[in-house]
Parts: sequence; structure tokens; C-alpha cells
Amino acid sequence: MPNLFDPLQLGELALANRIVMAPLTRSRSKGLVPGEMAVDYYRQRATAGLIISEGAQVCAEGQGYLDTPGIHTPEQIKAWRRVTDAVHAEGGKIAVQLWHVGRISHTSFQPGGAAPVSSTAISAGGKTYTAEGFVPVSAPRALSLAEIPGVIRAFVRAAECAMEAGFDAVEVHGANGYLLDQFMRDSINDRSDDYGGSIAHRARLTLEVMSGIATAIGSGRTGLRLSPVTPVNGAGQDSDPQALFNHIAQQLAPLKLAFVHVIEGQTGGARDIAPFDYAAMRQHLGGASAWMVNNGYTREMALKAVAEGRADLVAFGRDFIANPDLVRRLRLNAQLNPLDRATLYGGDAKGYIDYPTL
Ligand code: 8OZ
Repeated sequence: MPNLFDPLQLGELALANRIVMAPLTRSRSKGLVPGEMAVDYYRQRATAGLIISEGAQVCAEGQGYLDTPGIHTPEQIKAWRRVTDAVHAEGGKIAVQLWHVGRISHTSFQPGGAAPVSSTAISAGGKTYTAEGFVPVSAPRALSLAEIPGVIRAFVRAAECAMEAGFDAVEVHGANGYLLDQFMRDSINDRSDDYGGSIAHRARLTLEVMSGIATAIGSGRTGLRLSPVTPVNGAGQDSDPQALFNHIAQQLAPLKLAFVHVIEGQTGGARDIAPFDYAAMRQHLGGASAWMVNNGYTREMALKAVAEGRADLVAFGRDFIANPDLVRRLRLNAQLNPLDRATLYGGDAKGYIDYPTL
């Protein structure tokens, strides 16, 4: 029987176990560059089978929150190299999450104070955190057809920057109502060109990004995160998420990505927010990629999901923030440190690199 604590060959990566540190925004990157504390933070968590970094914007337009790191400038590559070297020195593996927020942004983050870009000109509603505190997200501008190749190029270039920075892999952020999700869902995408309308058209940008990256850096170092039914960030619900994500899985199969990472239910919330058959979606992948699951997994749930073959890997978010030695604690069935929510975003070492190990 497969075991959560056993090694796994994930595409090109030999992982020590199947426990993944989920991508987690921490908003501590002053000047949009990961700092000295980030080196310690990730090093402390290097016993994860795989670390997936916090979302890193693939271009300036991809930023939507204060102090999130980028992965598109020489300075950012250099800073991330310190992080990947530290994780590798501990024997760990680390992927960077490639992020474009689309309309979940504010003009104060955008080059020239321009409107954020999206599939649509309709606002997501809700707020984002800026230098001035929480403010409503800005009204977006719909990308023109001619601009779409530039978005794909930004993702591919960022993946190349990630390889230069020493990352073992990349995870494309296709979840949680950000840019790629803004194209996939008909609850957001109101286009009438080749990137809107039918399921095939709405899936197209995500699939072109994945294909472009797999060609550039190798499919065995490429993964994708999806969240078929989360309503966060004004995403609502697609009219037929099962058909949409079955199609995406089927189209991904020939790419043979290292992994597909699925958030089950509402991100950070109810696992049963809406009906969705994840096993059916996985079947459309036809075993082409490892299947990574996430959202509120306990030790018991994770052990069972892997043993029963329902998942190849399990990603833990909040537990990894509060427990740098989470893998050891899960092995020993030891108690977990509680999460301090007040120190999740921004701030200093407190709640970042001072959680105790056993
Ligand atoms: C929390 C705060 C800001 C961003 C996501 C990247 O939900 C995020 C995020 C989470 O995927």
C-alpha cells in the first residue's frame, strides 16, 4: 500500500515523502524581493517532500497585494537563489508558484497606475490589501486578443527565471479566482473571441500557458493548481464545473505534467461547498500526472487518501506555517502548534520564523 511517508518520484523530482507545503502568501517581501527571513522560513520547512513557494507574480501586472515577491527580474532571481540553495542544502525540494492575479488588484500596484487586466471589464468586488490598508479592488480592463500571447510569454519567461533561480519545479496558479480562473469560468469570462464562450475556448489560455512552460523547462518540472468550485475572490460558480475541469484534465493528459494540484471545496473553508467529483476529473488525466490534494486535510485523512490511492500527495497549508517540522510531527502523531492568524500577512519574524519545533 502506498504510504504518505514513503518517497515518490514526481516527474523529474525524487521526493523524500508525499507531504507538500502548500503555497502560502505571507506578504513580507519588501521591494517585491524575498528577504533574508524568507531564506530561514523555507529552510526550516525543508523536510517537506516538496515545498511550493508563496505565489510569485510573473510580471509587474500580476501583482495584487502588498509586498508579494516577483519572479521576473534579475534581483528577484538572485534573492530566490538564496532560498533554493538553503532548501537544497537541507536535502529538500522546492517549486515556485507562478501567479498572475488578473483583476484581483489595485491601480496602485499596476505600472503607470493603469487598470488591472482580466478576461472581463467587470469588477470582482471585494478588497485587497495595499500600502493604504484594505481598499476595494480596482475595475479591470479586458485583455485584447492581441495581448494574450504576451500573457503566455510572461508565464513562460517566469518559468525560465525559476530555473535560473534554482527551483526544482514550477506550479502555475490556476486557482482561487485569479487570472487563469478568470478565463476558465463562465461566471467571470464574458468574452466572445477565441478565449471565451465554449469550454474549449475558456480553457485555452490555461492550456497554452501549461504547454508553453512544459516546452520551455520540461513537463517533469511543471505542475498546475486548480480549484474547481471555490467561490473565493468573486469567482462564483461556473455553470458546469465538472464538464469544464474534466475537459481541462483530458487536455492536460498528453502534456504529462509532473502534477496536478486540486483544492477540494472552498479554499481554506468547507470541503463540501458544492458537488464535484474529483475522482472523475482525475480519470480524465488518465494517470499522466501525480494527483496532489489540498484543503483541511488532517493526518488521518491524508494517510487514508494516500493508502487508498485517492491521492499521490497531500498539501498542508496552515499546519505548515505553524509547524516547520510538520513531517516529523505527522510521523510521530505529535501535537501541532496552533496557527496565529494575526501574523499571517506582513510584519516581521513573529509568526514567520519563530514557530517552535518539537
Ligand atoms: C491569501 C492572501 C492573499 C493571496 C490564494 C494567493 O488564495 C492567494 C492568497 C491567499 O491563492
